[in-house]
Amino acid sequence: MSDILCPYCFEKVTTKTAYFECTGCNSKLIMPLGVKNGKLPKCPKCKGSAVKRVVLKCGACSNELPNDIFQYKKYIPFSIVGLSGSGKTNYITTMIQELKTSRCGFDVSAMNSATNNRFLEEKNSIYKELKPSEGTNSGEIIPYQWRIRKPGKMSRLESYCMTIFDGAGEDQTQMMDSDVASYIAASKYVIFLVDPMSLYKVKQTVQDKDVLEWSLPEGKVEEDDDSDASINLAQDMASYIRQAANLKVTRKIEIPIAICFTKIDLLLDQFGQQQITKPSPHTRERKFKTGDANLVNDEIRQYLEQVGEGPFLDSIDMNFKNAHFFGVSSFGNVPIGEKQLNTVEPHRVLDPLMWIFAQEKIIDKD
Ligand SMILES: Nc1nc2c(ncn2[C@@H]2O[C@H](COP(=O)(O)OP(=O)(O)O)[C@@H](O)[C@H]2O)c(=O)[nH]1
Ligand SMILES: [Mg+2]
Ligand SMILES: [Zn+2]
Ligand SMILES: [Zn+2]
Repeated sequence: MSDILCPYCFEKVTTKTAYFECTGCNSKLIMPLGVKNGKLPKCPKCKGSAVKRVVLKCGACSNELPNDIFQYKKYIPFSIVGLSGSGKTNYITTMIQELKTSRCGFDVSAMNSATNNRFLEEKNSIYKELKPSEGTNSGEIIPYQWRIRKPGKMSRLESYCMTIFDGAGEDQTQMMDSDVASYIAASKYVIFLVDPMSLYKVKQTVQDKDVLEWSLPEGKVEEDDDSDASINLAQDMASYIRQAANLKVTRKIEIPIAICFTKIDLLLDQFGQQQITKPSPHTRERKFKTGDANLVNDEIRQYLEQVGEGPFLDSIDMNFKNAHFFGVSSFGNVPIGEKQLNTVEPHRVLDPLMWIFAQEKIIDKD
């Protein structure tokens, strides 16, 4: 079992530090944690009708933890980061929804009601009202906690849990103060969401200026002809990770990084019949198709070279040893108005997650 980090204070959570508390009399229950059978203990003080719920709490910050947190086969240590406006909130929502409905056979559920409520609200906005999620205020970081189960050997369920912070990475300058840094430092993988429209040469290829405007956060359409912006972006990404994980500037970053271009719907017409335009095969075939992922990676690289973003690529390659490119669209179609979506058919949103799951041997690969 990998280390579990408290999503509130980012300290390690162990069976020695966490404790049960009675919500009736607020007393700390002195007893071993029910790690094996997962049964919640009863409060010895509160009897009969006075019996109240017992909750598991973090020993460092006293926030409530999911009471089954120790029962997982694996804690999936990854983080999703991206600048404000890169598409995080919409991506996280559609990624979870697709995971729930995918044919991978996963059973996906929220580990607490805050996660569930938040998710339902965002999902409703996107899938029912066809409005992009307004998402979080910049700076607000919400820990989502999800449990994933899949059938294992001998009718056992294999369970995994993951925490995703919506808002992580929005403000690089606040990185030093941010507790999320310790989370990123403990991550074995990082999904870096990049709005391709923040690459100037890419943005120029989009003909329909309305669609472009509807895909950017309010007030971000101005034409800033800054050809250095892309290189800065790559360097900022690298220094963000370096700072979080406390890595030397003189070495390439070895943590596997999924550089995930969001809003790929805006660019798909430029890719003709290429692999990136096709529906993802990983979930359909219930295994990670390495060939498909490599092809998509190559196509994105080729595309960036072609439009004149070679320096961005060079900068990525100079800083990252294990960078893999992905192209996703949370909506699958370009918006048809200000805060107005077409039918929602998320495109390849699970690819980065499947890439991680394959490396963690949660799914097979070929
Ligand atoms: N065209 C298009 N626009 C998107 C997509 N995902 C997000 N957006 C738009 O990008 C803007 C920022 O998205 P949001 O998820 O709030 O970004 P966050 O600040 O990183 O959480 C919003 O205007 C969204 O409508 C996408 O897949 N396609
Ligand atoms: Mg957001
Ligand atoms: Zn009690
Ligand atoms: Zn804590």
